[in-house]
Amino acid sequence: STNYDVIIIGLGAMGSTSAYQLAKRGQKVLGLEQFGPAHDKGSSHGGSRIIRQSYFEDPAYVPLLLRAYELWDEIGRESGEEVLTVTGGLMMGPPDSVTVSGSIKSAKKWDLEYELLNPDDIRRRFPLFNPSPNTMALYEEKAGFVRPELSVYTHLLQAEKHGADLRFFESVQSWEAHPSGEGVRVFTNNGTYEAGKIIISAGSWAPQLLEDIGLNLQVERQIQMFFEPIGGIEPFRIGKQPIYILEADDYEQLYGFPSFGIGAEGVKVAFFRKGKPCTPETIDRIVHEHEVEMMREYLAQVLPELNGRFLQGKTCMYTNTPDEHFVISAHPDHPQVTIAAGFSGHGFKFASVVGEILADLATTGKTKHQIDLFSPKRFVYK
Ligand code: PYC
Repeated sequence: STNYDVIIIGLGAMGSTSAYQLAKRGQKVLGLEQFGPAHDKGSSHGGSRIIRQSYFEDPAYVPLLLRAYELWDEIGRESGEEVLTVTGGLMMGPPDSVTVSGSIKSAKKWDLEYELLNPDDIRRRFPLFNPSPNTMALYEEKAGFVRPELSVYTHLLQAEKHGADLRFFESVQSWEAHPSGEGVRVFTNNGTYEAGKIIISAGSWAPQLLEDIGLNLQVERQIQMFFEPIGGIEPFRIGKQPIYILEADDYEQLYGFPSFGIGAEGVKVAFFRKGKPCTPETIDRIVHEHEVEMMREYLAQVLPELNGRFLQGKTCMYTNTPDEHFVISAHPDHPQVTIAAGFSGHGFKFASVVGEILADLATTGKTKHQIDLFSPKRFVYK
């Protein structure tokens, strides 16, 4: 067994960015991933993830988002890849909806730029939408999307360039922290490794690796759907169509993207949190006819031009905490173990800054970022 400074378990959204950050800081890094690089079995595939600043979930996320944007730019410059695409974004719903009122609250608190649009404004500016008379929107120019596979792949490539040792198709069976608070052993299907620290960033596989600390993580099946627009792709192109989240009167949220601009894979739309509980082993990977029909009912009302041929569906997973806020922290019992878990369906946009935070925590035990909201101590454990 070789000695590493930090072993990272799981090289997805958060593991790839921490590998990059740590390797760049000169740390001796081992990254372990049970599948291939930027795979499609977890939570970070399907071409796009929304990024936005007027964060309806909680204003506490905004400073992290501002830093995330800087770091997305940095990896973009360093790699030459367009990982982040700014398209503008509409947060729509009834005026008192969480999507609209929460977004306004964050924008005001952090003095972010935004516009409020009534249904006529929405129709005039973004003619594909058919908002109900009770709908309003916060429009944010800086919103857009991040490309998850490209991000994971690019961070891994750059991490390797900075000297990280990355191993794929090697699955971690267990880990063991030395009771002294220093040193960790990791057992895989291929051997045993030792390091001063570990980061556990295992996505939907985290419940198996963190079962002793009572995070109460629930994995949820999600579906991403791709439709062919009825009147052609042109009005759905970036520059014409923004990203959007639309909260209906029944509190369900629909979200979607402009055309990503490559291939003929259709335009993506999905429900935010409507999934069934599952595990990575039991998830139903088939997208069923009744699920497509349910989406069609919404599209017919709010975005009728997208209600064309169904081209493809992809399933992925959320890993939810009880309050849908993340867990980013030292392990409550082992200071040499850093955990990043429970991103609850809204984590990917933060991957760039989470990598920085995890690298801070693993190397120094602290970070300048405000992460109190993400402490596992808010849950009762053991
Ligand atoms: O975090 O913006 C988001 C999001 C939309 C749908 C799922 N997550």
